[in-house]
Amino acid sequence: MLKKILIANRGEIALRILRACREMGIKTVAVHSTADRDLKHVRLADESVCIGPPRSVDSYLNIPAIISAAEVTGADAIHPGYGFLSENADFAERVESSGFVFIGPRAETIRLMGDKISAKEAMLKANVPCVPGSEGAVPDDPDACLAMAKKIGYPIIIKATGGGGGRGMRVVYKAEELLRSIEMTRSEAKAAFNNDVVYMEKYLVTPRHIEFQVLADQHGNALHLCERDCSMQRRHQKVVEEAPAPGITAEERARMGAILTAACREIGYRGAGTFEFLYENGEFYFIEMNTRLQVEHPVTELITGVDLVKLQILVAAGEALTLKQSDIRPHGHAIECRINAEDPDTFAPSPGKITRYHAPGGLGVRVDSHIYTDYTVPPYYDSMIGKLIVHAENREVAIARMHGALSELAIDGIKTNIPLQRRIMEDPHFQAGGADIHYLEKKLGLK
Ligand code: MV4
Repeated sequence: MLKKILIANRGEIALRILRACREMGIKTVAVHSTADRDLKHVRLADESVCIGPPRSVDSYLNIPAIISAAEVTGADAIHPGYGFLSENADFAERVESSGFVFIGPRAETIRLMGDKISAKEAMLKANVPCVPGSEGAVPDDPDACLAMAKKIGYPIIIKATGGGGGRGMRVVYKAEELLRSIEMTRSEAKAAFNNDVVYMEKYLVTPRHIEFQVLADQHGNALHLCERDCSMQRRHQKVVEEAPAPGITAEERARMGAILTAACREIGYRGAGTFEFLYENGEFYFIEMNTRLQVEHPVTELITGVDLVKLQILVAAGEALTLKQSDIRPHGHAIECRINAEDPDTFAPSPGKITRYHAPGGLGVRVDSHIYTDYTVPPYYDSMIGKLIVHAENREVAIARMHGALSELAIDGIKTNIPLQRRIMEDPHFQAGGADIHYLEKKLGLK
């Protein structure tokens, strides 16, 4: 078993990983920037190493500094959390070639899924339903592009193969705009990802975002842990996530789960992963795979009773999953509200000192946050300062429980999005379930 894990992240997820390690009797190494000396997990870790100045590129993205920290502390594995280096194939490779266990998939898998065209090719081969499109890069010949778009049917979307998560894409409504849009997406992609390869898909106008959690070991066992609905988003930032997805039947779940676990075995997937789909008119369309633990993993943990971080660590250590698919059944309903240090009206970041903090509690209430009274939220990183997660017997009770917990949650000294989250819980369309990916932006009057 692993004896010491270096946590290559910060904030709430670093604390989440530390808690799993402590429970498993594994020692922890925290690495932090000079701006993060006061992080809660740094205080709780067995050892800590300062890896550089505040800017992420100098610290949390500094591969040599992180590998050195693992070497000097004698860690045997590195957990990347989410964001930062979590989906960096070169990092995963350097971690393993330096003799450490990377708690995540093989570098090769990260690379396969990081390129959106090769990810889709792998999924099509594994019989995962995908959005109809170019099946590879768009053709070089302009007439062939026009013919392809006409065949797919407008609107279409041009996406950069090096993009993902909403970066590097453009919707095209008519043939007259097609060639110019391809060239613009191509040049933006070249500048942003140093990769000008773009592909084409049918643009789905009002889909929901539904994603499936999977977990695979190194012995050919793969499980799915049901789905989450993450449609409540603004500018590609998820705001509320829930599990299970409203209206998805046990039959649909089992059908997709079987396809996805088979796909995991086919590509030799290892660790936790998420298959992202657009869901429209009762059909799932694969768009991307995330090869990391996700922010919203707690809603899956609450409905399945599975500790995802603990199992990530066990499978990384080479252990076989003992859980069977028949052991996994969704119980009740879970909702997560992301709590951000930001102005609830303008969404401008609001870093600064938290002068008072009171966490909610009670049956079915979970708070994943690193904040405390007198903690100063630094301006250098993501504005998410925690997550409030509830679990209840059904969705209606979960919404009421979340509303109550949000009312109890008190954070003074900085602005937060708590008022916005309360408004969402009060929204009749959210309460009905099944809102599409554009709903929140429309409600906020941005579209
Ligand atoms: C799409 C789409 C509609 N049709 N692809 C945005 C993030 C990236 N993961 C893929 N995205 C989209 N791809 C087709 N063919 C709409 C989006 C999209 C979106 C997807 C998921 C969650 C929020 C979104 C917000 C805007 C657009």
